[in-house]
Amino acid sequence: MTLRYLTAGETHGPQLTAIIEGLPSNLELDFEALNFQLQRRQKGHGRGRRMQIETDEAQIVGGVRHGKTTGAPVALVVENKDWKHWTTVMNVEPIEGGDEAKRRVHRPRPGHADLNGGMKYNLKDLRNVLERSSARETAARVAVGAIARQFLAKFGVKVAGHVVSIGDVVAQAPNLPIDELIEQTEASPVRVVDKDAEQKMMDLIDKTKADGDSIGGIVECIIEGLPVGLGSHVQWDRKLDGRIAQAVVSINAFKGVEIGMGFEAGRIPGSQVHDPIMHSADRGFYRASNNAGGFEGGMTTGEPIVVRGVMKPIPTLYKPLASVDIDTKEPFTAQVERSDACAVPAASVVLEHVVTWEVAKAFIEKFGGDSMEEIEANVRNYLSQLEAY
Ligand code: EPS
Repeated sequence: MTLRYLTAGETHGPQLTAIIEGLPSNLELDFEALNFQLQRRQKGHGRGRRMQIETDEAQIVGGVRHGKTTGAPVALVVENKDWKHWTTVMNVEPIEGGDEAKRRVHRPRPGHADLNGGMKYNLKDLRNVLERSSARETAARVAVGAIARQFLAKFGVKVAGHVVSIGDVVAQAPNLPIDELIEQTEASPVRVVDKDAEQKMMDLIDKTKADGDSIGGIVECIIEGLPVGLGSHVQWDRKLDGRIAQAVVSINAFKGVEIGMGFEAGRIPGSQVHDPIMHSADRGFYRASNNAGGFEGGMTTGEPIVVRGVMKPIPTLYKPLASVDIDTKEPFTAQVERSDACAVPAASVVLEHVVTWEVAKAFIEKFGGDSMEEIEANVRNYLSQLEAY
């Protein structure tokens, strides 16, 4: 059984839509917890005006009955409240009027998908590209990941996310038990534990906004409670760390990924990189450190998964960069679109859900089964095999 999903929908269309296929039956869903994750994505210091319009909520329209999955595809929608302002511009039927009525975009923004997408799809209205490439789509990905998170939670798996840095302000590594990390980052407008860095980050975001600019950062996701052996060393596309890396760089504006010690592992000798193997009666096999970020040979080691991603500054700038009009081929300075000065705290929530999805997918591949009961039995069997090893 393969778990998969697709999303559809434009940032100013009526809704975002997602279809998830491959979830087992009898997974009890907590709808409040699902919407809580969507609300987390909307928050953070530096978010723009769009988030004041939206109150994201997932409405499940297929595959769930009386609170439990049935094994059928789960379909969900997240309404765009902003749609009411765009009913003509985004109408699926032909509309009267010219460029103004259509709000045609012919001035591509550097750093966005506008120009490449327009050229590739032969679209002279770049709105057709920007509507879909907007990070609004990450609301659908969080909704999907929130279901994966609930699935994994049934097996004791916990997920946390936090901001490592914004611009040149780096927060001190939190080094907290996962429950405390979750609690403390939740209380921070920039999702950090380090209060000194929190203030500096907020000041930097305010200054960036006042300058008409945008700023990026680095975010980290930690997943605890997974057994040894999700993913595999035997084939390139079974390596779970590789699949996570692909998923992370697919998040809007993400340009790089690190697992565990990441790029630092290329700067210091092996004796300081690799995690010594230990054994004790109560823990079984474990590692003395976790520089590998929970992966060796493309498989989970049983230590927490630690994944970082870097988000570039949002390319929609109030202080526009040079570009070229696709009609006149003349230079201009890009038109201003509403944007966020910094969406890094929100990106940490997106990262959590994107990584969680990949882990849930690997979990279902390993433990198979069409119902929760069947998967639970397979997990129990595997855990006793590990214990006897
Ligand atoms: C976003 C919705 C968007 C932006 C942002 C993320 O709203 P709108 O398209 O109406 O401006 O606020 O996306 C970008 C800035 C971008 O460049 O993609 C959201 O829901 O997160």
